[in-house]
Amino acid sequence: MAESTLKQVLKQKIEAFRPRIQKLNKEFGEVVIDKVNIGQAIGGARDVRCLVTDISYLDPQEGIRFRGKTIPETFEALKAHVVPGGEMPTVESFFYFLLTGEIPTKEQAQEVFAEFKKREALPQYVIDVLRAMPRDSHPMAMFSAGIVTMQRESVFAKRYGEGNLKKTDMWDPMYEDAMTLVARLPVLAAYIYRMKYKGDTHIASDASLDLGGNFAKMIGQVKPYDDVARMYFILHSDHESGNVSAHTSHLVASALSDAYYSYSAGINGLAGPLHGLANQEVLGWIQQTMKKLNNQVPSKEQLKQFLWDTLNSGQVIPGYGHAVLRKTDPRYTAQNEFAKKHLPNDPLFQLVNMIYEVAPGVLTEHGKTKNPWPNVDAHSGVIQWYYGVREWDFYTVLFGVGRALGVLANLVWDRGLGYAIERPKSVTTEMLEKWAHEGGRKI
Ligand code: AMX
Repeated sequence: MAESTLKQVLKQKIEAFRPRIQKLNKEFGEVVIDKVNIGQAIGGARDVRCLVTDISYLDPQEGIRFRGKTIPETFEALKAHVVPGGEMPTVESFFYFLLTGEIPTKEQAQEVFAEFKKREALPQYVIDVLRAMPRDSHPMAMFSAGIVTMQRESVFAKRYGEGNLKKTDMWDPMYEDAMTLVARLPVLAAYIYRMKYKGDTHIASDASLDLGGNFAKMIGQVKPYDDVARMYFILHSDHESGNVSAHTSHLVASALSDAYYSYSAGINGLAGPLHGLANQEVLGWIQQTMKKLNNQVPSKEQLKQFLWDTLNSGQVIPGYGHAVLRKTDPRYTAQNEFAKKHLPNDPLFQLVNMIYEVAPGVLTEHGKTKNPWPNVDAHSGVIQWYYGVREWDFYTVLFGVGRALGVLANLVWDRGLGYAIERPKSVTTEMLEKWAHEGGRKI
């Protein structure tokens, strides 16, 4: 395959960046940047600084920045890539930006579009595997299976197997796999959607449409859903490296497993209710609430009672709280602004806004969570529902198509910068008790 401009730009950037990592590692490897306490060892390594990425950074107060830009700044910077008649930039231009940190020219974005088109066809053997699965399998199980089934095509695995792949060249076949996966995931997701929920009728990919527009078409949606798809994929793309889906993928790839093994593993993590599945749970919770009131929007008092009922039954309020964020998630805000414009009178949207008014107070009074504010998942299902994508259990697949952009961009850079195999150290409970008694581990 002829080298694309994106690949050449990446090569240059990776090679220019690599000495920075080498210098830090060699000359400053002993410099201490964090310490770990017993609560962090038991409590999921919260806030332990031991991952490195330059693709996004999550500030607890401000929320996510992609390549140094907030969400509004990112959309503004990519404004030249908004699809005519729409509001959102193409996923192609955004992916170029995530990978390189540069805003692509029209030609560069067009090249990414062309590369995706060349790679997007879903092999028949993947379709055969999906069709062999029981039709009531969760779509995330199908999505993960579809990804890992394609592993036989991994360029990385093939080149590694040839036995002469230099460490500094490993990013190149990882890039090849990443491009193929990003191109195919919307097609895979759409196939699962139509097979499971739309009577097994399928809509062919359209060679003229960008990734978001094509996905909308393949699932049977019309405008402005194409913009919803673009917005979703971009907003869900990256949330630095410590979240379960990104970290799982990074961990698996650190063993030099290829992108197919790594991202399929990440998808399995995304399928958990404390992570990506929360968007499906949110809608279930909202619908349940409305059902109890014969589909009437509840009063604030009634809503307060429902929130307490949920908490008192030992469940979490889905879509609220976050391991890092301590304010309203700007990904929630971006969706809220879109909804204000496009579905202001939708009763579910109004309920989402009412929950926003009531839930933080209830959660604060409940006194457990460190963050009573909504995360991305508190909003995403409602917009999908409004546009007729009403199969809740599919929502996490949409998250997975988007998350691939960030995860795979990171895997390319992980290989480019030669990050090591991950291997944190375990201790025993007895050791913790001893150190607790002694006031800390003697180093
Ligand atoms: N409702 C009720 N209780 C909550 C809560 C919520 N929304 N969020 C946190 N808590 C509870 C925790 O369960 C924990 O209780 P425990 O001490 O009995 O175990 C306590 O508050 C402290 O938790 P925390 O430090 O504030 O959060 P965390 O870092 O441990 O967990 C998260 C973060 C997201 C798993 C948690 O807030 C949660 O379960 N939220 C609801 C599910 C959700 O929306 N997940 C999606 C997150 C975004 C994403 O990944 N897609």
